[in-house]
Amino acid sequence: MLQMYDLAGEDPALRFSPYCWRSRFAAAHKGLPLETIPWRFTDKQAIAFSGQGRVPVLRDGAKVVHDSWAIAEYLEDTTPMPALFAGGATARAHARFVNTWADTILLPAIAPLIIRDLLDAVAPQDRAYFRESREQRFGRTLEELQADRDTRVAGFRQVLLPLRHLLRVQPWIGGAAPSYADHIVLGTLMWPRCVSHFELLQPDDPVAEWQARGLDLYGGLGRSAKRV
Ligand SMILES: N[C@@H](CCC(=O)N[C@@H](CS)C(=O)NCC(=O)O)C(=O)O
Repeated sequence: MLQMYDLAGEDPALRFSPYCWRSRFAAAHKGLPLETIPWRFTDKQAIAFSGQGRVPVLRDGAKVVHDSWAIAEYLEDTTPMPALFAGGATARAHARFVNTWADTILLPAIAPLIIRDLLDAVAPQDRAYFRESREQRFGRTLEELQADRDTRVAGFRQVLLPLRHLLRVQPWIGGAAPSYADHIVLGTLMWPRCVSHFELLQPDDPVAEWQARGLDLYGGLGRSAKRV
């Protein structure tokens, strides 16, 4: 069976990595059973066999794949149906754009709205590392980063405008059916959902309606996920 190292909180059932969620949705899309192994930020030793220090790390027998994009490509190439990139190379290239958009625009827009909540969700042994590394990355304390989020959330919603317009004319980013592009964005949104109760979306937002459909996919994989 496929195994995946998956970021967890103190409670091993709390899984909140936006990248690991992309891979979990991708495996579920293909109907592939996936054993997820809870992993903590400071447990670098446990994934040293992958030659780097981030999750997700997928293990398929002797084969080791890290990086959520590489995992999606690996799953597509080894189990072609049902396709994550239906349509082939062009669909894969378009999904790759969604991946870079999620990493460079969406994730950084979400982080300052939930990052202090996230600190409470990470395992106690990870908290000092998490605070130090993220405060260094952003150049401010986690408390400063998350301050005034009630007024800043409008700016975040503006970031979703292209997605909102798209979802007014089609049910999925993939068109008539969900594709890996949907998993990328749904997976990214699992991160705030699992660690925070801050309302990122207004209920009548087409993005919220699409997310609700996405949470119900694969037997409610996203909806049943543990939250803080
Ligand atoms: N490009 C990678 C990014 C993976 C990544 O950054 N994972 C985070 C967890 S959400 C991590 O393992 N961080 C380790 C650390 O910050 O030390 C992917 O798409 O998988």
